[in-house]
Amino acid sequence: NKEYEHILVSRPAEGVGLITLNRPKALNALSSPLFKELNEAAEELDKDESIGALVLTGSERAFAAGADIKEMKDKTFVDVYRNRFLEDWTKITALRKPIIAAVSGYALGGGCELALMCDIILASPTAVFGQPEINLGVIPGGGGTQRLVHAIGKSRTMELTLTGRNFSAVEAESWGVVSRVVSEGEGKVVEEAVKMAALIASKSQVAVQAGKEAVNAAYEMTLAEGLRFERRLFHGLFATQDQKEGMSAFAEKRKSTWNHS
Ligand code: CO8
Repeated sequence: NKEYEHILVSRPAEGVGLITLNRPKALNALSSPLFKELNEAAEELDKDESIGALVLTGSERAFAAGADIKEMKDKTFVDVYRNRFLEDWTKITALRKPIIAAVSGYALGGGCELALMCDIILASPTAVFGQPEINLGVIPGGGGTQRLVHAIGKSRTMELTLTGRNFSAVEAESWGVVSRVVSEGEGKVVEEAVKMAALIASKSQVAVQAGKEAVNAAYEMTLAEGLRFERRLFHGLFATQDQKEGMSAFAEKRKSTWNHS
């Protein structure tokens, strides 16, 4: 694997690519150089046919404590507008393959938004989420106001955005922001995310990609359009060898072997 300055990339299990944010001194504050590396690594893993799913994590103390405030502090409107600041900070939402966020410690501001850009979030009991931008005289800029509304509704999103208060792993789980809280212990949440990613990677990758596309369509389309889109993807999968294999294996009471085509 390539050496990066702000992230680590590894392959902890068959079919799994793990990206670890690695700016411990700044609690993984998100900067443009960090995103440049994150985008490059994610794109490379997305293209790699031996990889079926990705995991994104930080440290025990912080998934990411937000965008780098020191980097943003002196920027002017013209700087951020002309340079389209944040535009390439959301590229991971365009990945074909599923990406799971494994969150321990602070996931604040852009850190919370980065987790929300992932397809699944697993949290350690130590996870602390929040959109504290209001305390800096701004608002979330990486999709927080929009993605949180989908996840937890208007009233809670409004409270979090306007008060800047943090919310716990327990709240995140009960509101459905995270799919579950994993039991405590160093590295446990990453281990669990890697296991989940390996399980996803063991399925037909064509079907996984279609499943991800169909679920994401629910964010963009009306119900009628989304249902039609899902049905067409379902129909389309009957053109794959994996559909023939999966259904034949069931009928023949044997385990299926996917060839991802
Ligand atoms: N930016 C830059 N540096 C940071 C950040 C940050 N967001 N967070 C922490 N650091 C640095 C601190 O400055 C400190 O550095 P130094 O040792 O050089 O002083 C080091 O990390 C350790 O932090 P603390 O000493 O503050 O650690 P504490 O345990 O006392 O506190 C907190 C931890 C509560 C997390 C605290 O650091 C904090 O409040 N951080 C800022 C949280 C915040 O406001 N985040 C929102 C930032 S704005 C934003 O994210 C806009 C989103 C834009 C879209 C992004 C799309 C992906």
